[in-house]
Amino acid sequence: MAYAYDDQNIFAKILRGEIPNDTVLETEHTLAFRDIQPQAPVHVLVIPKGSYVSYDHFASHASDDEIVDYNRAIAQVCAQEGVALDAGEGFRMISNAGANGVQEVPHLHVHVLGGRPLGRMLA
Ligand code: IU
Repeated sequence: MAYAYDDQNIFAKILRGEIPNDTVLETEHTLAFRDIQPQAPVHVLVIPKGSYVSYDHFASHASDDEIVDYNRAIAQVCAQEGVALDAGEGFRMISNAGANGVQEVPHLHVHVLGGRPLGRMLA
Protein backbone atom coordinates (compact mmCIF):
# COMPACT_ATOMS: atom_id res chain seq x y z
CA MET A 1 0.00 0.00 0.00
CA ALA A 2 2.97 2.29 -0.43
CA TYR A 3 1.10 4.19 -3.13
CA ALA A 4 -2.46 4.18 -1.79
CA TYR A 5 -4.24 7.05 -3.51
CA ASP A 6 -6.56 9.33 -1.53
CA ASP A 7 -9.30 10.40 -3.95
CA GLN A 8 -10.38 13.13 -1.53
CA ASN A 9 -7.15 15.12 -2.03
CA ILE A 10 -7.62 18.65 -3.32
CA PHE A 11 -6.23 17.98 -6.81
CA ALA A 12 -8.55 14.99 -7.27
CA LYS A 13 -11.41 17.37 -6.43
CA ILE A 14 -10.08 19.89 -8.97
CA LEU A 15 -9.91 17.14 -11.62
CA ARG A 16 -13.52 16.17 -10.88
CA GLY A 17 -14.58 19.81 -11.26
CA GLU A 18 -15.64 20.07 -7.61
CA ILE A 19 -13.26 22.97 -6.93
CA PRO A 20 -12.45 25.77 -9.39
CA ASN A 21 -8.94 26.34 -10.70
CA ASP A 22 -7.12 28.78 -12.96
CA THR A 23 -6.35 26.43 -15.87
CA VAL A 24 -3.53 27.35 -18.24
CA LEU A 25 -3.50 24.10 -20.26
CA GLU A 26 -5.59 20.97 -20.54
CA THR A 27 -4.69 17.96 -22.68
CA GLU A 28 -6.03 14.42 -22.90
CA HIS A 29 -4.08 13.22 -19.85
CA THR A 30 -2.86 16.41 -18.15
CA LEU A 31 -4.14 19.56 -16.42
CA ALA A 32 -2.02 22.63 -15.65
CA PHE A 33 -3.24 25.46 -13.42
CA ARG A 34 -1.86 28.38 -11.43
CA ASP A 35 -0.73 27.75 -7.85
CA ILE A 36 -3.00 29.59 -5.39
CA GLN A 37 0.05 30.80 -3.45
CA PRO A 38 2.51 31.68 -6.21
CA GLN A 39 6.18 31.77 -5.19
CA ALA A 40 7.29 33.45 -8.42
CA PRO A 41 5.68 35.48 -11.23
CA VAL A 42 5.13 32.18 -13.05
CA HIS A 43 4.05 29.34 -10.76
CA VAL A 44 2.04 26.65 -12.50
CA LEU A 45 1.22 23.16 -11.22
CA VAL A 46 1.12 20.41 -13.84
CA ILE A 47 -0.78 17.27 -12.86
CA PRO A 48 -1.69 14.04 -14.63
CA LYS A 49 -5.39 13.25 -14.79
CA GLY A 50 -4.67 9.70 -13.63
CA SER A 51 -4.50 8.81 -9.94
CA TYR A 52 -0.77 8.94 -9.22
CA VAL A 53 0.76 10.10 -5.96
CA SER A 54 4.29 10.90 -7.07
CA TYR A 55 6.57 11.02 -10.08
CA ASP A 56 8.09 7.61 -9.42
CA HIS A 57 4.61 6.11 -9.09
CA PHE A 58 3.57 7.78 -12.35
CA ALA A 59 6.69 6.83 -14.31
CA SER A 60 6.39 3.22 -13.12
CA HIS A 61 2.68 2.69 -13.71
CA ALA A 62 1.34 5.17 -16.28
CA SER A 63 0.94 4.30 -19.95
CA ASP A 64 3.42 5.56 -22.51
CA ASP A 65 0.69 7.88 -23.85
CA GLU A 66 0.17 9.43 -20.42
CA ILE A 67 3.90 9.87 -19.85
CA VAL A 68 4.48 11.51 -23.22
CA ASP A 69 1.40 13.73 -22.84
CA TYR A 70 2.47 14.83 -19.36
CA ASN A 71 6.03 15.68 -20.27
CA ARG A 72 5.00 17.49 -23.46
CA ALA A 73 2.42 19.45 -21.43
CA ILE A 74 5.16 20.65 -19.07
CA ALA A 75 7.13 21.91 -22.07
CA GLN A 76 4.00 23.54 -23.48
CA VAL A 77 3.38 25.33 -20.18
CA CYS A 78 6.96 26.64 -20.20
CA ALA A 79 6.48 27.93 -23.74
CA GLN A 80 3.06 29.49 -23.05
CA GLU A 81 4.28 31.19 -19.88
CA GLY A 82 7.32 32.64 -21.64
CA VAL A 83 9.91 30.89 -19.48
CA ALA A 84 11.12 28.21 -21.92
CA LEU A 85 14.76 28.40 -22.89
CA ASP A 86 13.72 29.22 -26.45
CA ALA A 87 12.28 32.44 -25.00
CA GLY A 88 15.63 33.14 -23.31
CA GLU A 89 14.46 33.06 -19.70
CA GLY A 90 14.71 29.74 -17.95
CA PHE A 91 12.66 28.11 -15.22
CA ARG A 92 12.72 25.54 -12.42
CA MET A 93 10.73 22.30 -12.14
CA ILE A 94 10.15 20.80 -8.70
CA SER A 95 8.15 17.75 -7.68
CA ASN A 96 7.99 17.04 -3.97
CA ALA A 97 7.24 13.46 -2.93
CA GLY A 98 6.32 11.98 0.41
CA ALA A 99 7.36 12.95 3.90
CA ASN A 100 11.00 13.80 3.24
CA GLY A 101 10.03 15.70 0.11
CA VAL A 102 7.42 17.61 2.18
CA GLN A 103 4.63 16.85 -0.28
CA GLU A 104 1.51 18.72 0.78
CA VAL A 105 -0.98 17.37 -1.78
CA PRO A 106 -0.74 13.61 -2.46
CA HIS A 107 -1.40 13.78 -6.21
CA LEU A 108 1.63 14.12 -8.49
CA HIS A 109 2.34 17.72 -9.40
CA VAL A 110 5.31 19.37 -11.01
CA HIS A 111 5.78 23.00 -10.02
CA VAL A 112 6.94 25.15 -12.94
CA LEU A 113 8.49 28.33 -11.54
CA GLY A 114 9.95 31.26 -13.39
CA GLY A 115 9.68 34.91 -14.29
CA ARG A 116 12.50 36.02 -12.00
CA PRO A 117 15.97 34.79 -11.03
CA LEU A 118 15.20 31.94 -8.60
CA GLY A 119 18.49 31.64 -6.75
CA ARG A 120 20.40 28.44 -6.16
CA MET A 121 18.39 25.72 -4.46
CA LEU A 122 18.84 21.98 -4.28
CA ALA A 123 17.46 21.34 -0.80
P1 IU B 1 3.62 20.54 -2.49
O1 IU B 1 4.68 20.27 -3.49
O2 IU B 1 2.66 19.37 -2.29
O3 IU B 1 4.17 21.02 -1.19
O4 IU B 1 2.80 21.77 -3.08
C1 IU B 1 1.43 21.90 -3.07
C2 IU B 1 1.11 23.19 -3.76
O5 IU B 1 -0.29 23.22 -4.02
C3 IU B 1 1.42 24.45 -2.95
O6 IU B 1 2.31 25.28 -3.71
C4 IU B 1 0.06 25.11 -2.76
O7 IU B 1 0.10 26.52 -2.81
C5 IU B 1 -0.73 24.54 -3.93
N1 IU B 1 -2.16 24.49 -3.75
C6 IU B 1 -2.99 25.02 -4.73
O8 IU B 1 -2.54 25.52 -5.75
N2 IU B 1 -4.34 24.96 -4.56
C7 IU B 1 -4.90 24.41 -3.44
O9 IU B 1 -6.12 24.37 -3.32
C8 IU B 1 -3.99 23.86 -2.46
C9 IU B 1 -2.65 23.91 -2.63
I1 IU B 1 -4.69 23.04 -0.67
